[in-house]
Amino acid sequence: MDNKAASLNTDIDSVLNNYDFDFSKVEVEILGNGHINNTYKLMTPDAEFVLQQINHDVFPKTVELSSNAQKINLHLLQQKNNGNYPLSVPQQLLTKTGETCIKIGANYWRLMEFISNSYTLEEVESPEQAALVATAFAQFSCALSDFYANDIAVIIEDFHDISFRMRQLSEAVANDNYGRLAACKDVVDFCFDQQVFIEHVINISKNLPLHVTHNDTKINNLLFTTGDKPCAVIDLDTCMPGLLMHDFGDMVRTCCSNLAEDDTSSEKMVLKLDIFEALITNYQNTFADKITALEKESLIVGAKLLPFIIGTRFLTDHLNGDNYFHVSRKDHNLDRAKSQIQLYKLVSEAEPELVKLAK
Ligand code: ADP
Ligand code: GN1
Ligand code: MG
Repeated sequence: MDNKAASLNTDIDSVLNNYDFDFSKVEVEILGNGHINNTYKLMTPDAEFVLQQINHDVFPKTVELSSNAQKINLHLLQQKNNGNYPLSVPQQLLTKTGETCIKIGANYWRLMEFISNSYTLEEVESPEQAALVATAFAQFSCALSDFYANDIAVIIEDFHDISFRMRQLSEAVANDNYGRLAACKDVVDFCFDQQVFIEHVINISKNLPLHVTHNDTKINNLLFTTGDKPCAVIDLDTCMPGLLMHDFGDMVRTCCSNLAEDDTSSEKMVLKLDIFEALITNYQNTFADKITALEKESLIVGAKLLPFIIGTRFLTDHLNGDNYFHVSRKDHNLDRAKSQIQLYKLVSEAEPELVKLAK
């Protein structure tokens, strides 16, 4: 065992000592491939758990984050008990002193119920599957529609605010601390050339109602279970007051391309229109009269915005030396940025067709 693994095991032991459960026989394995937190599966003879080390740099409001998740889970559970929410609600476990998370050294950790026999997808395979995805995320938002938004803390200020993200990109370009600008100047220029679209986003956003949204509805934040049915929405870290178009847009971003988020062969990217149709039809139908006409119109804006905004965030992180998103190869964030910008171009070109499919 190397030093890093040994110190991880010591930390995990210290974390588990704070919970009222027999962890004397526990096996640990790495879980999932999120870009921010470190997630582990814990297996004991009696039960399985998810243990998560929350990225404190990305989430400085760590205690508020787990407290938000607790409030949201309780609300969803109530909705479920009243027959208004069909999915499972994996709970966070409380420590012996009743806390939702625990600090060990400089790091924050939390423990959650593991949903057995569950799996996540990295790619949507059929319109039928896309219909299930859109319905599940819409059920999640509908169940939270009567949740008082001011009851939860804003975890990352201006998370999907395009003006803020463009300012961050401008700063990264001005600093060019890692001398990476010259090699990606064309991508940067393309982003700054999208001013007309950016203005449109700013204007429509002013007139849209706030909901408690998930804000990270990428496909691998939905658990599926036996029978290939969605069983739980997970990764509630960014649940905050937001706009429905953001959640819809992130579904489109992660379901409608034939390529992975970091694929380097952007010229081979195609937009899966049948998947888009299934997403928008089922998303709107599940909301029924809980979505306004302007919100419906905004969904296609969201479908363009999310690839664009996530693309600019990857580009900013590339220029800043990769200190936000986990990377596993050279220029990983630049590859992600190029692929997301390509997706933004494809969605924009297909807009007239998408509008017809949304009817
Ligand atoms: P990240 O913020 O790093 O994306 P997630 O909360 O999405 O972390 O968890 C990472 C992965 O762990 C998920 O994609 C999923 O595979 C698995 N996972 C998370 N929570 C659960 C759970 N309650 N039950 C089963 N698997 C889970
Ligand atoms: C991050 O943690 P993960 O992988 O679910 C990011 C999202 C991005 C996504 C891109 C807190 O999500 O905003 O859309 O990567 N989360 C945060 O894949 O920044
Ligand atoms: Mg995740």
